[in-house]
Amino acid sequence: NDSTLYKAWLQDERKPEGDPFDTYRRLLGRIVVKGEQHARVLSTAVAELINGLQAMLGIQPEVLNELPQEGSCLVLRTAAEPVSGLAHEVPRWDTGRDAFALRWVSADGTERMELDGTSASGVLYGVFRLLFGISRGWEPVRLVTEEQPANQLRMINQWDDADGSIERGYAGASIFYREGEIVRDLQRVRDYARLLASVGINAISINNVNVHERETRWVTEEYLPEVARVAEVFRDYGIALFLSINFAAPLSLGDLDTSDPLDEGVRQWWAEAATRIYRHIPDFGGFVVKADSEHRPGPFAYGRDHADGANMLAEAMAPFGGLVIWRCFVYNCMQDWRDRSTDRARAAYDHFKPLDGRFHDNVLLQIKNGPMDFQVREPVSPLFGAMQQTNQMIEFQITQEYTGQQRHLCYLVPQWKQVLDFNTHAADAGAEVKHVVDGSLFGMKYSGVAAVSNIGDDESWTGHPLAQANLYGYGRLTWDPELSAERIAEEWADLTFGDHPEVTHPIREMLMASWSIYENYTAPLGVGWMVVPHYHYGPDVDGYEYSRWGTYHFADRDGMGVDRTIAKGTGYTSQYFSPNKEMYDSLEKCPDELLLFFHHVPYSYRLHSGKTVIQHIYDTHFAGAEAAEELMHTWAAPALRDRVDPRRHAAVANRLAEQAEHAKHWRDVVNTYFYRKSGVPDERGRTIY
Ligand code: GCW
Repeated sequence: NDSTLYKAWLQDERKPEGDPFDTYRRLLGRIVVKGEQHARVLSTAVAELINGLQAMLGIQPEVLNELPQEGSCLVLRTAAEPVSGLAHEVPRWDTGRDAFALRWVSADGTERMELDGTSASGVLYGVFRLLFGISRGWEPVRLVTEEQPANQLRMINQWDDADGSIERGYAGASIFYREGEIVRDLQRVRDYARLLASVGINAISINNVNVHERETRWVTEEYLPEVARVAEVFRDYGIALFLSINFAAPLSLGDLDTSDPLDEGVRQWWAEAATRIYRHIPDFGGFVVKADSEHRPGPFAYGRDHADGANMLAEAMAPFGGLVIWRCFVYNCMQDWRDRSTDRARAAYDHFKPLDGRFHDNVLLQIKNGPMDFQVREPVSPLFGAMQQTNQMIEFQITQEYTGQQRHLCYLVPQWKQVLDFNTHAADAGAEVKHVVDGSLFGMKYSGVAAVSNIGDDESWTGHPLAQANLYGYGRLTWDPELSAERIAEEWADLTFGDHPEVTHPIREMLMASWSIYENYTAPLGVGWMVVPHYHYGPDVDGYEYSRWGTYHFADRDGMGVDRTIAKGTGYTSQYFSPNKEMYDSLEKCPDELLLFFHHVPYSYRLHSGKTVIQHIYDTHFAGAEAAEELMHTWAAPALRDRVDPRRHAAVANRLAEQAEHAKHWRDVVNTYFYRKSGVPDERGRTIY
């Protein structure tokens, strides 16, 4: 597919005559390739380079094995030591492995570019960086860089089901499955692998963490050859394949009458499964496990705990260097709303903190960024920093389940960045979440970042074309958490729409404003939810108020919010280190944007902003809906419109129109609800129904 929507940030547009492009035409006519000749990733890197140069510069570079006697060239080189494709022979997640350096050498009248990778993957990342630079029209000297990813494991989780649907997917059907089978033609999967590798992703789990009957079979002899076909595609791009598994598989598949992790037969079953998997996929990454969570089976059924469950799988994987990624999204999803002693926010910490130190060293805990569930605003999960002897990774959600489902614009990089920059105070220095997950704070063997993908078979991949920025931004931020959200937005806009300030500046501004706009017209001050149950799109203030999911706002005629303080509330605040604990526990010190997450206050309570809570709700909802309409106008401005191809322009315009309309609905439902509850009129006398 050749459309601009499909090509996303890999547009490969033909560049004009003149500099700097002519310099590149001169410089890159010959490519010398050294090292790791057999590595498929290196072949991929060379192929990507040649295709990119051909498309953008119209040259057909010559590939050489040795440095030419004279003249310009580009040298691609991997580190001396050979890296075998076999998982267990090398420490796979060693950060240094994926590093690269780009140099520009000008000596004796010859100009040369050199790209060194510590591995073939490093070279591949360097190639994409080089192509990005050319695409943006940078001078060669601006490309000079030395980089290594901050995080070892840079992972994507697909929530795709075998029937071709995607749980919480908003961009069409699965590109992996159709009618219970893995698709025959994997071209689209290959194009996806390419997009992911271009921003440094090195791991993917290809099925939903909710593993149903069909996908339980992916680990059987019958289906492994199929899974191996997918692994092969990702292998070419340096991406390790993982599977989500069903903890009860031995039982569900009818092989045993138990899945008790301490049962000898069960252990044997998983050991055999691992052997089988590695026979088909020698560099298989490992398992992702959702256990004892939202009705998924797990060790609890046998009176065992999460460490028993994870370690049993870890033992099976250990001989092959495989990992077990065990999710911490564990809470009571059958709560009685009348029960005020249970607090879902506490659950992950209460379940896992006591197990710190008990997990094997090839287990990682995967922890959602917040204690609830990917809301537009949540505090950071207190598990970060609290588990000091356990490998961990953070889980973000790129798919916009609670943030407008890719019908609304919501650029999430600023939110993720805020989370990564949060100081847990688990140590005197270097205790930000980013240093927990990059492994440096507690010296973890394995660590990193995972996120739920936002793609499907829609032509634009992401439904909303501007939602591509979230996938791009996730990769970039995971590679380097020090990048600013603005810079990532700008890079993405440049690569995607071409480097016209009339286009890229407004897009950058739209992206940067979008999270706060969405927050403004939806649930206020960190309280969350207020969405239509199950679908999670659109307002329903009481939708979850009397339900079993543990997600309440407790609004009455006097006030609202959840008291999570130590003295009077659920005590959730005690899970943080000082001074975060005191900050959140204190009504005065609690930041406005999280006030209702931590405290129950009267509507007349005055925020640090000087506004009362009720007036804040009215003001933000009016402002948010207005700003959503503004987005539409920014996009319609002729200077921008005339520089974007009509199909892409229309696709975005349609989404923005829906958002503007729907934002008004949100505004009016929320404002009316709180006006009717509180009886307090808007100071400015605007229309509330
Ligand atoms: O946010 C909730 C979603 C579920 C999801 C679950 C999870 C895959 O509503 O659809 O299930 O989280 O993260 O396991």
